[in-house]
Amino acid sequence: MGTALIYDEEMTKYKLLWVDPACKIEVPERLTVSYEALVRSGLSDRCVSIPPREATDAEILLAHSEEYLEAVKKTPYMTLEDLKEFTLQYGDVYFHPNIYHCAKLAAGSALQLVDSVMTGKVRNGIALVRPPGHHSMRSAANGFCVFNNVAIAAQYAKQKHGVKRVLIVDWDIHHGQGVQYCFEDDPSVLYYSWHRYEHQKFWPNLRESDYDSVGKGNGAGFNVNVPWNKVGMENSDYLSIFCHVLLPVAYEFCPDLVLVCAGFDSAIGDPEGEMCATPDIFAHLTHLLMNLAGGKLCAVLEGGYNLTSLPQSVCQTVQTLLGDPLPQPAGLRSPCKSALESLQCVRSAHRRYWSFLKHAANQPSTDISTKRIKLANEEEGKTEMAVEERAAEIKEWPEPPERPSPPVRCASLLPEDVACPDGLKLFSSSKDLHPLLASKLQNGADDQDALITVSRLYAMIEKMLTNEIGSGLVLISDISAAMMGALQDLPSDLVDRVLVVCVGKEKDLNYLTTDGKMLFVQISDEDKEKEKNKYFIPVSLKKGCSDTAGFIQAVLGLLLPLAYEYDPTLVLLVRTPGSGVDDSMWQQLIGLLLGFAKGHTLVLMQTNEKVHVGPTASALLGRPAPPLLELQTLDQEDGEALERLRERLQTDWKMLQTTSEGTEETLPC
Ligand code: Q6P
Ligand code: ZN
Repeated sequence: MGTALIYDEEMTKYKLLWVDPACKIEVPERLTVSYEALVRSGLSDRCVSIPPREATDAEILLAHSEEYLEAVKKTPYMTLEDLKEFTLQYGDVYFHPNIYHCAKLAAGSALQLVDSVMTGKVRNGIALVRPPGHHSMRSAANGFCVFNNVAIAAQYAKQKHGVKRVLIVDWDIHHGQGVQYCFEDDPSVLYYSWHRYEHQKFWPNLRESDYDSVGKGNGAGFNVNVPWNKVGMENSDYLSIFCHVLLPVAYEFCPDLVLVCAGFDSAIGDPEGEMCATPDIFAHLTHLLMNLAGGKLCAVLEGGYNLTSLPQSVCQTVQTLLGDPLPQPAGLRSPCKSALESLQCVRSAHRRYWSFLKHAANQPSTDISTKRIKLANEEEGKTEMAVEERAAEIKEWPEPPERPSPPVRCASLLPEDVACPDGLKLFSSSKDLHPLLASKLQNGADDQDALITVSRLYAMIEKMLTNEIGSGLVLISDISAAMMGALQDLPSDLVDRVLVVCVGKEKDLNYLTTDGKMLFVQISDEDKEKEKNKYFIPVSLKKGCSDTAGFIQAVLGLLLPLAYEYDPTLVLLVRTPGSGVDDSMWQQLIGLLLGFAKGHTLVLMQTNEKVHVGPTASALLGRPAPPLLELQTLDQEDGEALERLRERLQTDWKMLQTTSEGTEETLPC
């Protein structure tokens, strides 16, 4: 099950033929530099290459009117003067004698991608296309777009493949109003977009791009707009929106297919976006979507105008689709005040539609949508100008880090009567006691067996930290003893920061430290309110881990943001016996945790949980988790308790903030 790559040089064969400052950034090189970067890095060779095809009239009509299609059909025969005039009726777009052909290929590429993913030929894929699509409307070209590639693909997936629910994630920095209009009243397609907005001062300057456009009629709740009212947004702002808005809604929506309007003008250096998120952020955005819809994800290129950051971002996305370890999301700052304002507004606008957002706070007391009216405010105008200049100034940023795959993707330490699952490699270490444990032996440790287990765990961890091993699976007879042994003085020269995620009850945790070397998050039905400190976070659910709604809420809204901020060098995932977590939830959790510590997640399970070895191994190998069925609505009390916990922890953990009150303005990158 591979990754599809759709590209054809033909789509570079049209360009702007006259002077138009608004359109001069949309150049054929956007595509060539992206593709060449994939070739040079060896990524294209690892993909399944699939040719585009032309979309048929009937397919184009899935999202456009006959009059519009007929009009575009005439453009190949127009003179330059005719083309100029034809162009004038639309906004920020240009026509060329060959653009109709390319537009049919661009839409057809999206359809080829949907076919390849839906028939199981590949797991996921990306289509590098021009012209882009998300601005084009039923009867109008707009914003460099001729046909709405992704909207057509969504309709096609429903019609041809019987897909019931499509999630469209538009991470381009412009609002894909064309996609919004197409699906506004359609509850089977959830459209999510974040976009530079600046209180309607930024193109396309539409009132309906604001957070309060939530969809219409039956489609109410299925249109999610996140307006960015300032430029200079950073990685933490993007991740915060994913954790606190998009993912809760997406998991509750439970799509059968994910389409991404993959515009990379939301990356640093882009002249349109003027944002400060680095290209490696797209590795995380992609990864966070890869466990939805059983991994069925199709990315279709939209914008991206900086010819350095665009190819870097494309490579980060493709490398993630291929399953390589994620780059460490290092040095996240607190989300900025303006981002939190937007976050708070969107959550509040959507809480009536999604049980996962039900406990969201009210929108800020000064409604940000009314700010639009008082934009003349001089003071504000000034600060905004300064921020803009800083963001526009950025010409350089470090290259995204290498992401080498370890020789052993997943190693296992299993009792003799458990067969090693396919794809895992049995871990063998020397019989000698790990040097770090030798002193213990001299001190006459009582339990030799436990000591040996811990010794082998240390050996495995060492191999993870040198990247000889990716993830690990360990089955042991006494999980409490092993955990205590391994953690109670996990030598700090071995690991800087361990994130311990404990699923289920664990009796004795008095070996936990408060020095920050370890962050311990436990999800169970035990109430340990009193024992908490910054680094010990007990999450209590009435029905423990058997309640999928509560569990997923805790994972998305608490664990993920905490993990991003903590930035562990190792993740230890412990499954205590009788935790009650079901296999698909467990696999989702593993899949999400693999996004941290460069994929170094070590799973500990008790020997008598053999039946879960298969699903665990599959998730550790990076295979997509099956979608969560039977998502109950979130229990009222659990929801409130989680919200209280989040609120209490947000003073220590800035990624847990979901409101802007009490936050200070910060200067952008
Ligand atoms: C930008 C038009 C805005 C001028 C304001 C799929 C990709 C895109 C297109 C952006 C059009 N000019 N400075 O379209 O969203 O990046
Ligand atoms: Zn764009």
